[in-house]
Amino acid sequence: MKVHWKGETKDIKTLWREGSEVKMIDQRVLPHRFEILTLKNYRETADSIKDMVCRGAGAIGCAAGYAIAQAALEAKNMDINQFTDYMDRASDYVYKTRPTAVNLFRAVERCLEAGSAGEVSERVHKVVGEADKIAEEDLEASKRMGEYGSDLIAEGHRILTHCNAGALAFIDYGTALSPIRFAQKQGKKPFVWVDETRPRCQGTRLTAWELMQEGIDYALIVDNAAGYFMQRGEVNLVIVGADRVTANGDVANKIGTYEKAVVANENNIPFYVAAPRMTFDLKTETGWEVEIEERDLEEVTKMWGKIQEGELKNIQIPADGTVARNPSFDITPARYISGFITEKGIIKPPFEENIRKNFK
Ligand code: RUB
Repeated sequence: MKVHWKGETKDIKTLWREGSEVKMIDQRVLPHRFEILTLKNYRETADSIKDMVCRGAGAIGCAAGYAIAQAALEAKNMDINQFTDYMDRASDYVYKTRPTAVNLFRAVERCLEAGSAGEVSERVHKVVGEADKIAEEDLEASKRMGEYGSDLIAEGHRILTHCNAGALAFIDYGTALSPIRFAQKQGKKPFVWVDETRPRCQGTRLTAWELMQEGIDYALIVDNAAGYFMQRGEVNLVIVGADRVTANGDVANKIGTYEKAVVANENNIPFYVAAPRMTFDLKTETGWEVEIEERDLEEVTKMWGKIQEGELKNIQIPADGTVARNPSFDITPARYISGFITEKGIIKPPFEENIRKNFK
């Protein structure tokens, strides 16, 4: 992704591996600061997922894979029993970081499976290779989703998106924003309605910033305004990402996605979900079986931002002691979804049948 920072333009990925270290953009301080963190061991990388240094299904999947690769490198001089024990402890630690996005679990399973046979040195080599492969595949899948998804976008289309399913939620390009990036390159001049996405404001802080970097037209709106613009015919298409798609086509995504889907359907606006194979969980039948993360209540009662003097502050909005709830994701039933934009093309209903056909 393009990043303009302090007079320089960089082409940068969300996260990458350099030997035994993982480097990543610190998404907690965007858009007011641009900082790259270095994570020296598997615990630091796993903590970065938990603390939202990186977030978004694709990005946390890749970070989880790299954390397991770091664990393998840390254990490279152990005997086979110690190695297995170390890897078990590391995978438990990574599994407990965030519960909803399936990419995290699949990445850990793939790396463990890759390193399940042979001498320790061979296992280490295979685990690291698998983690790199997950990141490469994710990048390639994002490009493919961009190519296929851009066919849905006509010249001057106004697209609504929720949360951040852009380059920052992946390694690069993103899922929902990738078709928009491609449409922009094709000269279609897309326009994006960016939902702020309370409580953590991934739309405000990340999606608006990404679009600004790419020179794509957009307007930031409060979450409650999406229906207003849909009803007035000012939204041609909705594209969101996903944290998990179950076998029947239900989608777990950022809280508020369900409401956007219902209102889009009410107004006959196509509602698409962009997600790669890694986000499809065919072992889970319906969305109701997906664990929904509940996050810190302070995310609801406080708002983070830049105060006039330029300092970054977290300020409390409601009265002391106000009771809150903070589910981070919701389930959009498959019946509201027009199609899935994937690296294999667009998957249309009946989803139960067509998802399995495309992703065995
Ligand atoms: C991120 C979120 C994103 C999906 C899709 O939530 O809900 O819409 O992860 O992203 P959080 P992707 O910020 O809490 O992680 O592009 O990876 O499919």
